[in-house]
Amino acid sequence: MSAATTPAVHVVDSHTGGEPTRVVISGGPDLGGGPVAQQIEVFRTRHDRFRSAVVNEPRGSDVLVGALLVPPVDPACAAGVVFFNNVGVLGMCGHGTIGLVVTLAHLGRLAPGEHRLETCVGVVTTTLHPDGSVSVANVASHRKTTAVTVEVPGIGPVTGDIAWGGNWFFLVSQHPWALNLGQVETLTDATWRIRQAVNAQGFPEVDHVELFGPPQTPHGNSRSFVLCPGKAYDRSPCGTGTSAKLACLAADGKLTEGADWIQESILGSTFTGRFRWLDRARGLIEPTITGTAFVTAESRLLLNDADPFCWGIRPPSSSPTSEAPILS
Ligand code: PYC
Repeated sequence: MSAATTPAVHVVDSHTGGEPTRVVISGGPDLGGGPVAQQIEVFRTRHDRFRSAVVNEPRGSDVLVGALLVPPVDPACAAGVVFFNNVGVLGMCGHGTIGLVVTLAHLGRLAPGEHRLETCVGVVTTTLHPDGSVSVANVASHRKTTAVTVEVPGIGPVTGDIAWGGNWFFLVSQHPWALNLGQVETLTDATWRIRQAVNAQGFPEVDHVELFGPPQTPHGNSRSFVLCPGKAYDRSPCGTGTSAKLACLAADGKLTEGADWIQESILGSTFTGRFRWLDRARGLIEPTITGTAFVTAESRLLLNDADPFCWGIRPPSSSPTSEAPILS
């Protein structure tokens, strides 16, 4: 077999509450600098096969989220980051940010304390605590619309809120399903149908769906099931999803500023969320999510063009026509 045709890609893998993150430390494409929002466009339009090579099978899986380190334009930031998954790029990623901070600490690049990171939807402020846990003060979050009812084929009417927490969510509290790991297939099918109905009935921006139910751990406030854009479910409580939930709780007056909200994932792993008001009249909050991550592997990905699955196994429609070589 011929040798890998591009330099190896150095990655560090971690999981945050069960949800994996793969940070690309070196060997990724040069996106040309500038604001991360601009760099992510270059990544999306010219380097989609790199995205797929890193997170899709046979090197990755549908659930894996990638994080490419890029130079920040904001000098106050320690790094810029482009998040991506099995189907495209992500605005922000809470579990991924926690994984990234733990990864950089593992590499000796970050010490405990505050570190700002530039994402494509804004700057987030992270705090690496002495015990290894990480808090993320996320981008401004808000509820856009409350009590939207959509007609879902095979299910019937479903009512939820639409909220922004760094990604767009449809949040459903009234539903017939038990939120247990054994129900994952049913939950995935239901939330996928709900997402399609929400998109078709006037909200094309929504790409995550959250179901909420009673907590199942002694200290939890709520359990959730979160469906991600590429149809994988989040093993963590979803940092951006918890931010969207906090925005709804704040808007409804169900959680006071500064109080803890313990959000359980479908696995039972937890994030602790709280918020401060940025603009009460407009319903704008700054959510902070705290969780832990563990490094699971450090490796070099080898990309060999002779390998028919070098760039990942991906649907035909996801192949942009003008992809740049990695060292462009
Ligand atoms: O933690 O924000 C998050 C997230 C988004 C998609 C998967 N995890």
